[in-house]
Parts: sequence; structure tokens; C-alpha cells
Amino acid sequence: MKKISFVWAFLALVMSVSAFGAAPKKKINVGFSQIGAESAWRIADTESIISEAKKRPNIELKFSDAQQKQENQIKVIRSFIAQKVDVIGFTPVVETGYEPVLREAKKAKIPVIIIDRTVDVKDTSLWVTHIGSDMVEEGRKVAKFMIAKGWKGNIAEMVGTVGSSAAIDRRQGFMEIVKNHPELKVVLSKSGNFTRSEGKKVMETFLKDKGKNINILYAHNDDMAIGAIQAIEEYGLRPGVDIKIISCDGIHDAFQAMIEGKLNCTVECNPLLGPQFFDAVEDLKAGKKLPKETITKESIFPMEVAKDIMPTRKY
Ligand code: GYE
Repeated sequence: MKKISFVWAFLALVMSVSAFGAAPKKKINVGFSQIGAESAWRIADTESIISEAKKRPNIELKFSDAQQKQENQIKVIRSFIAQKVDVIGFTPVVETGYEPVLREAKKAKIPVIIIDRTVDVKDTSLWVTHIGSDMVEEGRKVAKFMIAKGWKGNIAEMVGTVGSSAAIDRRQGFMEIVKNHPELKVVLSKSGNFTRSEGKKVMETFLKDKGKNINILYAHNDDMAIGAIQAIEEYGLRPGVDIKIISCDGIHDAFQAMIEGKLNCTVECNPLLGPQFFDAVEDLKAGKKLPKETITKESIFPMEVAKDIMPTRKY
């Protein structure tokens, strides 16, 4: 009896000493400012960030949704600075206007990681690393696809959020190639703000303006293309046949539309950036040097492969 209680006492001592020794490690406080929830892509991106944070016990995430407003982002980044978070992550809704707040973060010695869209600042030391897609290349892929398929005629371009790098770059890459192809002519160009509902409205105005003279629709994201498909059907034309359609992202509903023959192609853009983001956060805190830029590898999916590929899609 005596011996047993001695063993217990010894065990209790060992446990209390080790509890002391292994003082709980300080968590890494991360503030993340997301753009909003404008598209299925964005929702998948948010899900990836939040679920990845939950998997990592050493991460404490403060997630904030800016509801598409730059001023909300600037405000929340300022509050992250005031709270002295360890790392700030954010996806800029537009390219410009963040310089002052980024300077404040730098002054407070809080590193900034940029995810997905980029910022246009002269002093690139204001952010540590960028993880996202090459959207100029995505625009080029769209143009190359049209040329490879022998598409010809009048193009309606549905632009993403005005001033966002996603819209600027997808247009730039596209125009770079199309300008040397007189058989492809952009006759309409208007922003649908990356949403389904605005995509539908913009397509209605396109159809009112040019009707059957539109041969091709290039939508900067799948959600706008899906909105446009509805408008085209309501107008009495066949999306994917009377008007060829190509868009960017590769969301589940785009694959569904391709299977139904209403969308001709989607250029992939990967939103599942959570794991890479938190790897970068941890590397940074471990003192590792990060590459200035990490570009996501992406593919392009024409409608012919949609049925086979669909079950493998993760967003
Ligand atoms: O294509 C769109 C989203 O920035 C790449 O933003 C992202 C774009 C994406 O709303 O669906």
C-alpha cells in the first residue's frame, strides 16, 4: 500500500515538473482581411483559410470580411496593427491605395503576406511575400484557346471588379494576344464586379445593345459567366452554341455548365490557398527567408473533359 502511494506521489511530481517545463507555447496571432464573398471562388478561398487555421494548434486567426470595401480593409488592418498581431495577411480588393497602411504595418514591424490579388506599391519592401496566380497568364490562356478553336467575330468582355489586379491582369494578358488577331474583335467591355447577379444584368445590356451580333463572351470569372448564361437563355439564344463562352476560375458550377453544353471552357485559378498561407506564416516566424512570389500551378479545362474531371474538383 505504502509502495503504491509512493509511486503515485512520484508520478504526480514528475507530471507537475513537466507541466512547468512545457509552458504552453505562445500562439502565432494572424490577422487576415478577406475581400468579401462575391463568388464561389472567394467562398472556397475563405473556407480554405479558416479550416487550415483550425488544423494548426499554434495558429490564432482573426478573420475579417471587408464586404468588398477597401476602406473596411484599411480599417481592419489598422486594428490588427493596434492589436499587435504577429503577421497580417490580406487580399487587396483593388491594386492601389494601401501604401499608407502598409507603411504603418512596416513601422510596427508586422510582416504582411499578400494572398491572391496583388497591390501596386512602389516600395515592395512593404510586403514580405505574395502567394497567388499569374492572372496575366490566365488572360493569355483565354485568348490562345479562342485562337486554337478557330473562334471568330465579336467578343463581349465581362470585366471583374474595376481596379482589381484580377481584372486588370486578365484583360492585359488577353489583349496582348488578341490585338494581333483581327478576326477577334472586342466590341463590348463592362464590369460585372465578379458576381453572378451583376453578370446577368451586364449580359442583358450587352444583348440589348448588340443582340445576335455577339459571337463570343469572355467573362473574367465563372460566376459572371453563369449569370450571363441565364440572360442569354432568357433572350432566346443558346449559350455555348450561338454565343461561345469562356471564363476563369474552374468552380464546380462551371463544370456543371460545361457538362450541359452551355460553357465552352474554364481557365483554372486555384483558391485553396490556406495551407500555403499558413506555411508561409510559420516559416516567417521560424526566421526562414521566403520567396517574394509563389505562383500557383494551374490548368485549363475545355467542355469536352468536364464530365471526367468534375469528380476530382475540390471547389
Ligand atoms: O476569379 C473571382 C473572385 O481574385 C482570383 O476574385 C480572384 C477572383 C476570382 O471574386 O471569382
